[in-house]
Amino acid sequence: MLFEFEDQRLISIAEKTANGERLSFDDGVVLWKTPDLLGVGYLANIVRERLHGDRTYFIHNRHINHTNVCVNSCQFCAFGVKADDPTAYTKSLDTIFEDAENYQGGKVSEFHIVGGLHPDLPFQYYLDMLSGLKERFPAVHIQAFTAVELEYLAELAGKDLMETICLLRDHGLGSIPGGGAEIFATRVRRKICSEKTDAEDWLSVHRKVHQAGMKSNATMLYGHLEYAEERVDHLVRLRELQDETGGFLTFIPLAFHPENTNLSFLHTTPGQLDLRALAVSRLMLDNFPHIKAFWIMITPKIAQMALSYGADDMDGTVVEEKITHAAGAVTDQIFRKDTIIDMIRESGRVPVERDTLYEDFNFLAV
Ligand code: V47
Repeated sequence: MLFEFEDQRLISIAEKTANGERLSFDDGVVLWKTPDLLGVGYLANIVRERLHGDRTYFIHNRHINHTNVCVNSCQFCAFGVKADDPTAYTKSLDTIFEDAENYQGGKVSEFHIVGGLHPDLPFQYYLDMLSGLKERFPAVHIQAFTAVELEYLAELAGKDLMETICLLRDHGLGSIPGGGAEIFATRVRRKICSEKTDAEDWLSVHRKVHQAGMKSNATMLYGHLEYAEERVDHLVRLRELQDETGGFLTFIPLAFHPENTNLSFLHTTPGQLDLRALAVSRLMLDNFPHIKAFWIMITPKIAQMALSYGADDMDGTVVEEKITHAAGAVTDQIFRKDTIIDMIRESGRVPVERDTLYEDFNFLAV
């Protein structure tokens, strides 16, 4: 029996999806606003299964948040503090190397490193962090420093951005995570992160990263002050850059967590919005290979559902996650590999362990 859409506007979107045609800005707005969430999920699942079948990727990784000291004061952030705050911390390089070792003896395939914009750490700290990790764990891929951090590091180093990116790459940086994008719309950025890298600069850092031969991810923070049209604008701008460079691997919608932030009057995102965010992203970002359900932010149960709403990736073991936990996340910070494998199998999908660049796979039978 054919799927029956509750919202007839989804029929023309379904035809485009079936023919592999690109969806328009207006289609995107319909997808965010229609009450027919099941219809949106159904379409996203068709694309997900066309690209990946039942395969669901995860990675054996370890996140490290080296400092929470930050010169910016973003309204949505509960993690960043000033240097004189009693909760301020900055890990020494030795502590970072110990942290890297203390989960599975460092036998992971990726270190994922992001932190605040520290006012006093020298550029050499970042270079030594990369080369020190590479020396100790040569097989581990380092995915580190958001576009916002990269722009700040270039300023700190007094070098041009491309030179900074190449220097970091030559010290062991393998790829760039997707953070710092928030929402591109200037109206919202002025309210929630006025001091931060603007949208054009965020995109231009990623363009340069791709030109330097590295891959990167992209994110969108949703569930705060943004309108549906602004979410579509964000996705379309990412899609345009991907057309140009092909350097993005994965898109991760990030569910806003309001606790302990200056936006604490807002509610946490409903599960329906989390599922819709993944489904709309899958449909609009036709040139992104992967859509990730970050279980830390949306909970393991929603992440399992998400595997039928467009997502094909679950991130990984994680181990340390301070950014959303500072903002009230109730999830664990670590899932052993077996737990992730079980979660994927319980959802009726096939777990596939991957490396950062999706070049090396271990298919785990159901
Ligand atoms: O840049 C900050 C966001 C990001 C909050 O690339 C918040 O694979 C929700 O980017 N509520 C860091 N989100 C995390 C991130 C990420 C996570 C997992 C995988 C990847 C990847 C990237 O978290 C920040 C910011 O956009 N953030 N505060 C908050 N209260």
